[in-house]
Amino acid sequence: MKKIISGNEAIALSFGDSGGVFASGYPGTPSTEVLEEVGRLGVVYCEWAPNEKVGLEAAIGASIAGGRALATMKHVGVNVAADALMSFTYTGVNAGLILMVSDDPGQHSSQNEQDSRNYAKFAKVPMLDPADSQEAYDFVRAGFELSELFDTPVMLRTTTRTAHAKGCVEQREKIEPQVGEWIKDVPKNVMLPNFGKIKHVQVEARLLKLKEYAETTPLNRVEMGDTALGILTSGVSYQHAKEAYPNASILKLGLVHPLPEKMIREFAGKVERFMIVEEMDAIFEEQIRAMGIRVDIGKNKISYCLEVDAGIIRAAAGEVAPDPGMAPIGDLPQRPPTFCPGCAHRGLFSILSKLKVFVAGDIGCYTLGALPPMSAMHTCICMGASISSAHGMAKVNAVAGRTEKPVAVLGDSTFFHSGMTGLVNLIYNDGNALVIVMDNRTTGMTGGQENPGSGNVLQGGAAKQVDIAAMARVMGAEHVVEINSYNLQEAEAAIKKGLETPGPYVLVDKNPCILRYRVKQPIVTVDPDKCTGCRACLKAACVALGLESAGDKPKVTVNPNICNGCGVCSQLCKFDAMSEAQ
Ligand SMILES: Cc1ncc(C[n+]2csc(CCOP(=O)(O)OP(=O)(O)O)c2C)c(N)n1
Repeated sequence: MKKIISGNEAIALSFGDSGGVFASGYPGTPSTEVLEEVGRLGVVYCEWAPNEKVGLEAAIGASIAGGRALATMKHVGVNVAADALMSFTYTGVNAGLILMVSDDPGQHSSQNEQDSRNYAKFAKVPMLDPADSQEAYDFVRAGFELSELFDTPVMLRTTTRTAHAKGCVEQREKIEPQVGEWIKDVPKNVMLPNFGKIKHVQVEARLLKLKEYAETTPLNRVEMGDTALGILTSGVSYQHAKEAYPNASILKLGLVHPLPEKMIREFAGKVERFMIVEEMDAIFEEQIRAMGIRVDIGKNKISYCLEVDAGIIRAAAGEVAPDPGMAPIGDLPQRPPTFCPGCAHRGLFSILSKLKVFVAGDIGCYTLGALPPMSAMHTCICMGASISSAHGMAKVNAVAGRTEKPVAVLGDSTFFHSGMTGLVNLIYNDGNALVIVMDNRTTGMTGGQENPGSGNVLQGGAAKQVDIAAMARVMGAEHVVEINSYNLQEAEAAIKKGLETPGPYVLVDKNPCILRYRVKQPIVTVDPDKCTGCRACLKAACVALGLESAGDKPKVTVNPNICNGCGVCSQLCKFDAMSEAQ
């Protein structure tokens, strides 16, 4: 049967069709839909983990117990899971295991642009890089076979385009899940130094065998055409290369680690100009140059940053002048992204902005608090960094004699992901920070996934709800207060108390995500006779608010189709001009 589906959907479908037994992961664009789709298809057990390391470790356990397993994450998630990966590459698998990672060249929705192919090289594991949905489907099956044949975890890498673009997929014959034996094998699975040393030798031998395999596998193929230009490429870059030069000779890699040296040497020898088209790092190019193979066009012409397209490839090959990009359209007003109408984060950040405190931030919808007009988040490094970095700031402030107490802001999903260890550190090391956990009962930024505090599991059904305030108390926090940041006055008083009280102070705002839970409150209306046009309410940065010319001063309007009635704007109004309609 043929279907038109995205790369992410194809991976999920193939997991079910390829004898998959267990899947886990942590959301992150552009990978999130893989696990969501496994859940929707309902043929294989799957779950959200609190972070990527836990997800991979659970998948490792599933593999050891004899079930084909999948762990999914975005590129930065591999940093979190790397500790498990770097030793699991030594132990190898029992049943096949695929670590599916999605890269985000162009940083459409990520904090950096790292290239996961580095991890395949680092961990000495094979990596597959599909170019379309059909390959995404086929490479899952091939990945399990490779994993079991070579006793290794396999990385399957997509990028935003292969993850999200739709293409035609032909389903293969279904392989029923077969759970193998659960064997106690200490030398294989216990990485004590003596066993690890033996395993390292085996990993190097495995890599040599994989190199031989790379030379003959149909995952890599040569499409010989015009020999004036030969392009080595993989993944979505293959599609761009075909578009730019449909008649050129192409060496398309499906297995991007390890590289087929003989195949590449032979191909490069047959073409007049040898070009490498790869997004982000010079992973292929550095290795190929180290093989002593001449590279005519590569990173000397194609940037390490952003995505590649057909125009960039043509310009790199010298056929056309580089695209100057879009001409500036003129002085248009900036429209930065902002919180959804009704989002509880809005109230909190309008208070933090007013108090002008230093906010160590984290990653989630609340990161938008860094943008104008709030401008009330001052750092955002990686998930879980808020509390720990606020702690470091406070220690240095103490040395400098500065009295300002830093504030750490993070969400519920981020708290469970890696924020809670920061809180333990803050309490253990006699820290001094105000911690505000914005518990909206969902992993909002990635589309509203379940997490240990949301009360549900991925495949539906109720789950134990882990209570953040109770956890903070158990960890030893002496001041833990639940707040409601829709009430600006009350929340501000709680924040001020937290700032004045020395030591760790934890505030938990429990207001459900407006987008996910669709909480609708009476909308706000404006009395034009009372509105002075002072614009104080616009500090709420709500897209429901507008200005309408009326006389000499424009007055504020509220779009009733967008307003969610949170009341933050009306609390900012000093003239009692806004009220919630009943
Ligand atoms: C290591 C890592 N994994 C995943 C992501 C993707 N990601 C960004 S924000 C976020 C979730 C934030 O949820 P939460 O902390 O509950 O805040 P909310 O968006 O709901 O306000 C995720 C999963 C990431 N940036 N880094």
